[in-house]
Amino acid sequence: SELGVVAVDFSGGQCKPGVDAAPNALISAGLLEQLRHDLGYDLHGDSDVHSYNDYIPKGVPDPDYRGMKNPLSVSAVTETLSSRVYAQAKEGRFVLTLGGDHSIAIGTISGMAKAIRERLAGKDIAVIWVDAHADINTPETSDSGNIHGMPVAFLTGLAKTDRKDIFGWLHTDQLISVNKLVYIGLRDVDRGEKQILRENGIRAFSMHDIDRHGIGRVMEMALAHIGSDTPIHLSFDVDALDPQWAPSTGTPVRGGLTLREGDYIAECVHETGQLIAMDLVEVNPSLEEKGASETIRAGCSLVRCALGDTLL
Ligand code: DIR
Ligand code: MN
Ligand code: MN
Ligand code: MN
Repeated sequence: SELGVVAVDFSGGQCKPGVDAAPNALISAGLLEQLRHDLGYDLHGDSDVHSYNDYIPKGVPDPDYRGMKNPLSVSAVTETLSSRVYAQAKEGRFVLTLGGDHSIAIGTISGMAKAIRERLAGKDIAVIWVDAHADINTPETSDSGNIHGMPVAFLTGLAKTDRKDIFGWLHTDQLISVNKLVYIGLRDVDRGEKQILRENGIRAFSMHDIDRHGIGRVMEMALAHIGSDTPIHLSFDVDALDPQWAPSTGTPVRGGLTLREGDYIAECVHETGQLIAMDLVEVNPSLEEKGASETIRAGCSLVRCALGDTLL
């Protein structure tokens, strides 16, 4: 079947350089070749990395705005990304996006939401957000100002903007519903974020829930919440995995998923037949040098599982 690959070498949603090198590292490790050769996908889109940094406005300052760092750059890159993802999805392709930091989900999810609404008579998509973090800070609740901690707030409309050039390009047909959002793997959620999750009744499975029920039961509950007739976008932050399996990431948090639990999540979502897109983000090959190849290998494994690789 048809796969649109989008490789986003962007790191401006957080402060550590190097996460922009992940798409090339994943591709050099053979990921796309595995998808083509072992899983039989017909690949479209970026076979090597198309530089998203070209879309950063040149020669204009990009001062903090409402505490957000690099707001013009992140907005411009995600706006372009949104239309590229939309174009792939409109062709009926599964869209695989290799990041980059997690701010890029503002582009990928908005593009998918719009394309699916157009293709399927107004249908909403669901999002499964696998992460140690909830990434649902508004500019006002964020302590860091890093936009990779805010994408879900913009995508759900919980964070509002009055600046066209700072996410004001996001229209309602590109947004998602808080009722169709499910988190898995959370263990480092800011105080303001906990309040947002609670007030909006957002379904979230923390590591505590995984310890209690096991990943098998958690996936049953997560997929039951979404329902069997809703297309699913899987946004996978590699820091959901325990640093033992994915040390090379900007904000590692101990006590995470095993690689098998991560792969299992991806396998289960694939098995539904509802998966329409996946993001793999926050692999940073320049951190923890000796852990980089392991982290890249883990990332490749997650993507293969989501795209239908099986153990037997
Ligand atoms: C923190 C960390 N909640 C923030 N977020 C991270 O900066 O808003 N997300 N690391 O992946
Ligand atoms: Mn084709
Ligand atoms: Mn994240
Ligand atoms: Mn994270």
